[in-house]
Amino acid sequence: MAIERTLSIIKPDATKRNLTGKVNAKFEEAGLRIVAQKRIQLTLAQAGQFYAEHKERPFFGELTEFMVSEPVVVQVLEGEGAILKNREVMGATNPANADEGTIRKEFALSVGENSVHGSDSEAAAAREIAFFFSGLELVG
Ligand code: DAT
Ligand code: MG
Repeated sequence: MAIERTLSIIKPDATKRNLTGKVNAKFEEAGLRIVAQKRIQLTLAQAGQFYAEHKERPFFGELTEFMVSEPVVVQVLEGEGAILKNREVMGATNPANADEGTIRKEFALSVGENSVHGSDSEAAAAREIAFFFSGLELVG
């Protein structure tokens, strides 16, 4: 499998509870390298643009309001099959369905406040990395 890069976000419920280090430990233990990382405060417009694919969903307002409720940590993870590997480390969207040992099983509070975002395809990873980072900020 090829070396890939994927976009990860440590969400407000996790930054608020001081879980950034514990979440990052999960990535590093899985062999994912953090090749870029920054803590930012999203605006509502940025959150809406980032999650544009969900804008017709009933939870869109709740999702975007949540994403601006506290700072987030945006990061690029790199490794063999990083896109799928990160989705495995994250666990299912709803923590009630997440496997033991996953980030969402251990840390998520609910389906909405579920601690992490991860790109779900190569196309999404490319778009989402470019949304937050310039090439100069990716240090492999
Ligand atoms: P994922 O984050 O696992 O890729 P998704 O892309 O389907 O999941 O949804 C994006 C986010 O939207 C998800 O992390 C949390 C929120 N969300 C999804 N389904 C929801 C629901 N039924 N109620 C509230 N929030 C939801
Ligand atoms: Mg998604």
